[in-house]
Amino acid sequence: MPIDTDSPHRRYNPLKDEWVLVSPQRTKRPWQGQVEKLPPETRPQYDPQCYLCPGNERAGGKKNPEYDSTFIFTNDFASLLPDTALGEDNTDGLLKAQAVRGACRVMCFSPRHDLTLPEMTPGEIRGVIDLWAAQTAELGEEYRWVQVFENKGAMMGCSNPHPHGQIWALEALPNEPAAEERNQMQYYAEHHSPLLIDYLNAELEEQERIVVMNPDWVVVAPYWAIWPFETMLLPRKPVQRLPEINEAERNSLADILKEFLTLYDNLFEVSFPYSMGWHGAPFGEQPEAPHWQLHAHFYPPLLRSATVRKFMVGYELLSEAQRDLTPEQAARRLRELPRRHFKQSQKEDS
Ligand code: H2U
Ligand code: ZN
Repeated sequence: MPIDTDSPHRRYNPLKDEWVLVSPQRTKRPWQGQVEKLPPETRPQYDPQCYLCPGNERAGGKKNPEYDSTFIFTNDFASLLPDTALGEDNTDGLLKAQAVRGACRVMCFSPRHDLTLPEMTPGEIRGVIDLWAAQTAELGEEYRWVQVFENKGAMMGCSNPHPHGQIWALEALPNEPAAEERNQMQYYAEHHSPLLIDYLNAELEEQERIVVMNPDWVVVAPYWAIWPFETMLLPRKPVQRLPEINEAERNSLADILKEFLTLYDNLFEVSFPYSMGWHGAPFGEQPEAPHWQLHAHFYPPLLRSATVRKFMVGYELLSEAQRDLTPEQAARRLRELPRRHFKQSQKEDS
């Protein structure tokens, strides 16, 4: 019997082989959208105190060049090191451990201290995409997993508002991609078609959870999303890894990033905090990975306003993730927002 999706139910995430509890009855009441607005944030284009601005000295004592587009450097406080002595403890015991080698890099998206991705031009965003792709290819030569990510906003633990992201690469396959690898592999063995391509086709048919799309890319609020405004960005054609995307697809990726990150900012008229990152097929002995579809996850913490966040606490930590607002409602709210960045509108109104 079909379920009533207005009643409590659990949705299955085939990518992770996990369930999420959805409680839509809690938002059946009309949206009491008290949207608290924060005072406009003003930052200088250059901040002499910022360790990421061009020409400034970093905490480790090294000096940034006078870069004029993107800039990448080895993290001065890296969590992974390239020359760790290899070794394993207790491989079949309960207190198992393994040494790990890796690399941590920090990448500045722009020399401008005051910008964020949606406020940059598509051409400037394209520069970020090219660097993401080139770094993934380079580190993929040496490491099995290359994690490109961005922590945006103090709420997500970002240490500095200067637009930047990070890349961590390591020999081991970490938990999240390991689960995605296992589940995409198993689905492909059973269906002879990539899990996320089949999923995308289902979403394109239903349209309900699509936030924005263009000829090459789609942003969807996943059926199984955990965070209130969680989204997934993926190419429409099968692509395994970021370096494979061509010129035209890089340009249309820049366009869709600008478009949908603007919607994120416009939701609560605040620079929208999130952690985002790319998941492409792991590197290693098997370069072919037809089961794997490249995608990016965006995990924003905000729930009701610029200051009210969703906490993943008691039940979530101890049982499983839970959400009130459905992904369908989240996608609709994002879709219906103005397309012009709120800061642009504020500037023109004043
Ligand atoms: P987040 O803001 O996303 O946390 O990342 C900033 C990173 O920059 C952080 O990992 C590094 C920190 O170790 N960093 C440097 O490498 N050099 C510095 O001078 C300060 C911060
Ligand atoms: Zn700066």
